[in-house]
Amino acid sequence: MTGATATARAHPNLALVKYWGKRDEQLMLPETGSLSLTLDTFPTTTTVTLDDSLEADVLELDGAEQTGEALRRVVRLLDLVRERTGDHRFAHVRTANTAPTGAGLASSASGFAALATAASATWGMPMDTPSLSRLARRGSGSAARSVVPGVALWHAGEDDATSFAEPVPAPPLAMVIALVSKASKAISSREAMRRTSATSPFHDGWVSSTQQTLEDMVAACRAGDLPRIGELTELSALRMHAMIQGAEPPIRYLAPTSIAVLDRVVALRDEEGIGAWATADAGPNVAVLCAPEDTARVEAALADLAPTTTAHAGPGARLVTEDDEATA
Ligand code: 2P0
Repeated sequence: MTGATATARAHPNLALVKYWGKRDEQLMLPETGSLSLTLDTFPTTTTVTLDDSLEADVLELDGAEQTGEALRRVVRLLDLVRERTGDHRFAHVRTANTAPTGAGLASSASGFAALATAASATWGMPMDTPSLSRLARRGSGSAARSVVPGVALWHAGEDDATSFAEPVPAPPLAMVIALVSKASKAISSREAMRRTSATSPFHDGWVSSTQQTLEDMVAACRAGDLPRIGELTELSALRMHAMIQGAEPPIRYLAPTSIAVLDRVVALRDEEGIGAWATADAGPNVAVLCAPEDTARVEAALADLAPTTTAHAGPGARLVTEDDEATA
């Protein structure tokens, strides 16, 4: 017999002030706060259905049943919901991603934001946005931010209650993403964060400087100061990559084409006066932050280097009803 069911949808986010490093792996508390833009592209849609006949949770990703670490991470999050509700039934989780396969945009952030939102509704545990952000964080740190629409500030916090994301007012923003490589990561973010914290001599400088970067970024967002938001975005990304490259053995995510895109963005600013600033995550793709009215010029400037896809500020995680689906 099947029981309650709920479907939720969430979008990936791109950090303008990066999260890199945990101070508590159990509670998923980050070493620093971070700030991101939730995108309007590549949503993840997840349906959670309680099923009395199951003796363990079942996870289907794009129609294929999952085992191993992917399943364990989902089970750990559902265990939190079971503990809180006292309802220990297992669930069937079906999740669908829309990001192009292997493009490096399929995100654990959208996945765990959608899962937290669907699971809390399925178990009849309605939650406000900060509570959903805390629950999503336990699945993947950056998922705490995908619960929130637009620009999200994730407070590092000191414990479970104080580590969550909330919206910050910001000017209209766009991201032109250069799809530099489809190769999957040589090392996961989670493992790379551990190695970086343990061995990079630049780690302490990252933690102490990011506090200031974040304060400056929040002020720039509130002031609607796009050039300052852009400068801080590029600063945070390059400092993060410098710290990661200083790990032992070193980890380098940026490829030659990534560097070419970074150079092109500098040229766009210096030679053509276009407000464009680059950022990159744990992979070779480079995202270029700009005003929405400048996206066509940025796309044209990158066209000979890599295929691009463009995103704007998107919605937070939300439940999807059958009516929504019918009109989608
Ligand atoms: C971020 N990244 O702020 C940073 C920048 C990648 C580079 O958050 O271990 O998947 O699940 O908390 O959130 C990617 O790491 O890692 C990430 P876990 P997550 O977006």
